[in-house]
Amino acid sequence: MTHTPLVLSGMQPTNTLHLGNYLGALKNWVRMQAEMPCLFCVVDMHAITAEAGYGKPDELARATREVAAAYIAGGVDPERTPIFNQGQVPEHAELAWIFNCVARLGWLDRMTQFKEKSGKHKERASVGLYTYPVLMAADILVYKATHVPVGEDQKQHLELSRDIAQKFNNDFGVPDFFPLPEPVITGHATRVMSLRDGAKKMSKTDESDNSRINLTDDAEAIAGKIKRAKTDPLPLPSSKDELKGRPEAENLLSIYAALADQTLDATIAQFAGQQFSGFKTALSELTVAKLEPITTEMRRLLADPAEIDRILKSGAQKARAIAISVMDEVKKKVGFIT
Ligand code: AQP
Repeated sequence: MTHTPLVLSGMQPTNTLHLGNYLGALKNWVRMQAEMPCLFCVVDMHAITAEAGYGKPDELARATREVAAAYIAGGVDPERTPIFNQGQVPEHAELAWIFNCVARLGWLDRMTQFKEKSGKHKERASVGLYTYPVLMAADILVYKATHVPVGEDQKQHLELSRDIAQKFNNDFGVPDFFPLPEPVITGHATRVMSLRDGAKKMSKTDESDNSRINLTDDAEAIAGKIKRAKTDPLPLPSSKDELKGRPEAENLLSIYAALADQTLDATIAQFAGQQFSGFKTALSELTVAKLEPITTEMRRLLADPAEIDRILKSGAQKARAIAISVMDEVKKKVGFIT
């Protein structure tokens, strides 16, 4: 059986979104919106697995509205594509419980993000952080979504979603009931790295604000961060081969390529042999030119939080209509009397 194509993706409302979230995810969502039906959620239930989102209700609500504003300002059209927060669609949690019984401990033990986020003191991490990828599988499959645009860091979680879908289909004798969702990892910057360390991904929770460009940074902050970005003493390379062992140069060139919508090869050719100082000026100008309209629109939207709440509620109603009907089927397959 072929499943009707449907895109589902989401971002966590923790701290502030950054250039990695934009280039690795949001920019691709906007493109996909023209190709397939989509649903985009603000994953507030995932956010309470992080310190930044737990025990801070006002901050969580603020960040939820900010992420919704970023989606709209980045080009998602809420009239066409439902935008909603996970907390308004209880079927995510309902399916996650069933999937907790499908997923195996050994599968979750292999998740590298849990290892990175729980650090040395695994026993002090919340159970929610551990089962985060199970909730993510439910987020996708409660809509029977077929395509999930994500950055490379989420690839392993997507594989787990496929394993859960497959095992449910096998164990309950319902071949093809759930689709095996496909990760869509596209663009020239599927893994944007920290500006301070080319070996670490740009992240909302990095202690150093200089490691990332936030979607709320103004032109001065962007220019300052790019100026201070770590580089190496060599001039810019003239081929991809020469980028080997130069992660910071590769990262900055990839960011330029993604923002300019051109290939990495074309970007390398454009700056070959130049010093970093001139390239950094060009990168700052391009980043500001691309992000400023988004930042300005986000500010305008955030000035009217009631309107954002209305968009989230309306999106949740549309999403719920699908989720309720999938859950009705799931409950019957599992044997729950409804
Ligand atoms: N550095 C990145 N490069 C490319 N894509 C990225 N994404 C995140 N960081 C990068 C993609 O953005 C989407 C939303 O991510 P999330 O909000 O669910 O959070 P995350 O993946 O845990 O990444 P963050 O923003 O860095 O947060 P923390 O600090 O909590 O780890 C996803 O599609 C992700 O792939």
